[in-house]
Amino acid sequence: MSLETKALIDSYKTITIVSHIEPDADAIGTSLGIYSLLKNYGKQVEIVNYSSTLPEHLDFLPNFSKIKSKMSYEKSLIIACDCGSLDRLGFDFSCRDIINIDHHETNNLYGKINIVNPSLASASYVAYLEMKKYFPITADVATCFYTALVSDTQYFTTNNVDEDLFIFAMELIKYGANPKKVSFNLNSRRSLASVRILSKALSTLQLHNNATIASVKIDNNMILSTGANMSDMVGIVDVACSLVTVEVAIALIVQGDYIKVSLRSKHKNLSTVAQYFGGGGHPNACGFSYATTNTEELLDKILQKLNT
Ligand SMILES: [Mn+2]
Repeated sequence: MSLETKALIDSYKTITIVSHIEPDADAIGTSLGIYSLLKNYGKQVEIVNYSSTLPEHLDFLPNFSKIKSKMSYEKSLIIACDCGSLDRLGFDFSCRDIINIDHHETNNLYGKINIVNPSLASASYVAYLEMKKYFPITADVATCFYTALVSDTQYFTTNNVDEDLFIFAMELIKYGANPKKVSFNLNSRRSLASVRILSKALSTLQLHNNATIASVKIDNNMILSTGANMSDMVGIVDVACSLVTVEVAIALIVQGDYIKVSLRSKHKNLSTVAQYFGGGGHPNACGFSYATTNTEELLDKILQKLNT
């Protein structure tokens, strides 16, 4: 973490900013913040995400409409945001210089420069500490970074919230982030499909291990009948995990030939469980995709792994 980052940025004519597939608000906010910052600096920048559907309620973020699902630059520097592994970026970045800006404990340091700090609550916090050394923070940048922060900390309620984090939030507000506007957009613009799929998912709720583990299952019919997309289903596992007796919650979502599994816990570190099944993430929030369509069988495997 030195002038190295700035020198690499200066040495490239074009820059491609990218975040993980099925992006959340931290992925989108961090990448849009860096996009603004480098645009202001006068660089030629593009912003891409491999997923064709993005969380629409984030359209209030400056430059949201600039996010494309295809890359135009062929020899650009890659800046990857909030992404623990190369395959989660979706694009083929072999032979490209990558600056890897992230906070996942499971990050496998795939960049030429790796700015990875798992003790920080959001990727935007990592980006801010690095970028503010070289570039001015504008209101647009602050709005994007602040949105990323409140989303990844679930409004300052996660384990990694500390005194310094509030200083970071305060600085962003001073730079022009508007907390009221951000929370309105994050909380009061839910899609109907997300409520409908939540209701269907909760009707499948099962409790295991003395009601300390909760599971919900979402099949293809539920998705088709509600019109829900991936970002409509993001918070469902958190609802299951909020039950008083529950320590671990599991959501299984059938996606074609795969089942996408989200894991949440109140205290237990689940990273090793996610990694065992080929995934990754944070200790209390992680997941994986598994090649099967049999939810029962996969749930049994996960429960077994949790009990070892
Ligand atoms: Mn994040």
